[in-house]
Amino acid sequence: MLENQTRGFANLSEAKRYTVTAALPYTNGPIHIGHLAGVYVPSDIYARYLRLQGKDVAFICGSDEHGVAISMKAKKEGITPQQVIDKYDGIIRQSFSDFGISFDNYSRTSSKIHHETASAFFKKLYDNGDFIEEVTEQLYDAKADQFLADRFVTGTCPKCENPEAYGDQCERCGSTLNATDLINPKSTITGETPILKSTKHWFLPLDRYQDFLQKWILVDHAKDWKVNVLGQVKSWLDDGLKPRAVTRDLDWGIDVPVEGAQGKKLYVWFDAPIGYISSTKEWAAREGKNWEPYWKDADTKLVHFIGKDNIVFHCIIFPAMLKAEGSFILPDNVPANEFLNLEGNKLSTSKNWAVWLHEYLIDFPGKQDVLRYALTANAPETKDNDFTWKDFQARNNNELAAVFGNFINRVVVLTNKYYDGIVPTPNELTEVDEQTLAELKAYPAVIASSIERYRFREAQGELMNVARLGNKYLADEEPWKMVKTDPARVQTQMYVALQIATALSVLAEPFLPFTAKKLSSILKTNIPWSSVSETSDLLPAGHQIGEAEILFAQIEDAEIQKQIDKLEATKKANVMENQVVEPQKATATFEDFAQLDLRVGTILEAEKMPKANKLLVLKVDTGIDVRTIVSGIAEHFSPEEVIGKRVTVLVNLAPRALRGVESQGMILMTNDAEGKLVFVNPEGEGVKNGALIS
Ligand code: B3M
Ligand code: ZN
Repeated sequence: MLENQTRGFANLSEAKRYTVTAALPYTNGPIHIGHLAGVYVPSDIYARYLRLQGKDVAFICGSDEHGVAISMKAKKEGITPQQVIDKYDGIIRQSFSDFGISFDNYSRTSSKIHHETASAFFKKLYDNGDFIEEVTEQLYDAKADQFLADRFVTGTCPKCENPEAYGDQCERCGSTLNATDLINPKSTITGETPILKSTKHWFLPLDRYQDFLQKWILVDHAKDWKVNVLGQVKSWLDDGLKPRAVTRDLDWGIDVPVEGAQGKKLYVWFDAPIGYISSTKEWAAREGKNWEPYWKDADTKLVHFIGKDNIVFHCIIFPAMLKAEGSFILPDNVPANEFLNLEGNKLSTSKNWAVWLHEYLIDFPGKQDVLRYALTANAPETKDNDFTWKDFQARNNNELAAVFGNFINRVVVLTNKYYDGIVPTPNELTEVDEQTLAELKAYPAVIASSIERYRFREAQGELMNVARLGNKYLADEEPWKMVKTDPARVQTQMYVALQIATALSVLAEPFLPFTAKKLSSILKTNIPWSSVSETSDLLPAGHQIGEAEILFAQIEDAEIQKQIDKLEATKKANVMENQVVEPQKATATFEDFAQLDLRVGTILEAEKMPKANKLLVLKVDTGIDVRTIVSGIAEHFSPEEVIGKRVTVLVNLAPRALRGVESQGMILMTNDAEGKLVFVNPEGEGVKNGALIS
């Protein structure tokens, strides 16, 4: 048995192969830009970069198809969990592929190979005596005959009295809860009050790995892991690790493969990371390779790309599992990102507050690279960040089109115009030429260094600097002005510019793979990454290039407005949905109602009540008279706004003095979806003041 590898790789050349994993998305919804920015775009840049270095890479992912989230979704949609996972696995798989995420394998945790692999893993730990068995009392729905996972229980939060807290969390006050803490718990399946019933579970005693994890992460990796990751790990370790249940009473998931565990399943966070291993196995079998070196050899570099909510599972729980198992390597790095927000609000699948990848691909056909670019430029690498449609548009129009696209277009158009598309023979190089070519040669190392430190945003910035170098060169040299007077010089200028364009065709590949491909086909070239730093003759004289093609078209305001409108509509729909409708009041007789004298009126004058924030003093024409009404609407309306408004007035309300002003009636109001007051406004022509409402 191999001792788990615990040291880091100082640089790329030390590792013999790479296992790069991207968090397995839950198949309870499609992929949105938050997932992309946090996990899939950076991991794809990394994997593509490694392949360009000629490295042996397994880029691994798959659908995470177990867990309560799936069962909940199935209940909500009235379909089976299997139907849920088939639907979303299909959407996710297709959208990743259309978006150019270059997984070597995309598997599913519902696959046979995964069930076998996860079972065997559990069994081995069980046989080793690595688990603790414990009987605890859990909430049980007798009517549904099942134990209730946290999310299947709601009740009153013991901390803030929110009546709709979940079994694991109160969304109002943010407290983490145990389902058994809830006051008046209710099963969300049947609405019944659950009972306590004892049940046996298996716990991974994380406390046994505390010292090991402490040293491995906080000492050995103190320098090469991201600060946000180290911070979270430290706070978990400082709290002291406790045993954690790795089995659940559920009906959806992988059976616990030991005796006395009938009806129990593996906890989804036990099986899901093992999904990386099963997906690697599936890939290796298909490719005729051996999977084991990718997970067991010390000269393999294992890197997990995840979002920040997955840090504890990848840095503490999964490593403890791997350590217990004993034959696997541990991750060399876990470059977790923070969260991306959308137009200032947290992304949310349930609230539909998202830009969905499969919809983006329909709305912006052929513009995969624009989204990749915008997400990398705003990547939440060190802190939460915000995606806005305006920024997306600006990134395209002012950067991709104005810098990258413009440079390429000029080079290709001029080469075709001056030389029928044949790379000209350079004459003597000036100092500027030499310098420009020397600078170009340095870029592969600069970009590589950023990528290897997981700074993708910085790396992409450097790529754009290559395009800027080209743009500046052309702007300074102005070959179009010199072509008549000094054609020999222009040959050299165009040759230099073509070398920069060629370098871009390979350096852009990790970031903008569709563009890189298009550019390579325009230039009719396909050079390796390494040649950019090795030679300045990337596209030799005499080589024939193709016609110009637009790499990045302008994105117009109207297209952006459409997306913004879509989000506005979502916002409205959410507010409507969340509106609580008050229960009906006690019955009123017709006589009760007939006593109320409601009239149509018009507000004639309005002014603020001195020293009162909420009150406006109104003069209202009720058709009967003009009278004073004091109304608590000053926080919602300015006096000017209400003058002339038609309103409904309760005219026979007993008069009442408010701040010394007698109010002789009441104006009827309601609330709109956002809680703003709205006048109950008698519309219709010919309705006169004083008309009776009955
Ligand atoms: N499915 C959680 C998530 O999407 C989870 C990741 C599993 S990685 C092994 O946040
Ligand atoms: Zn609460």
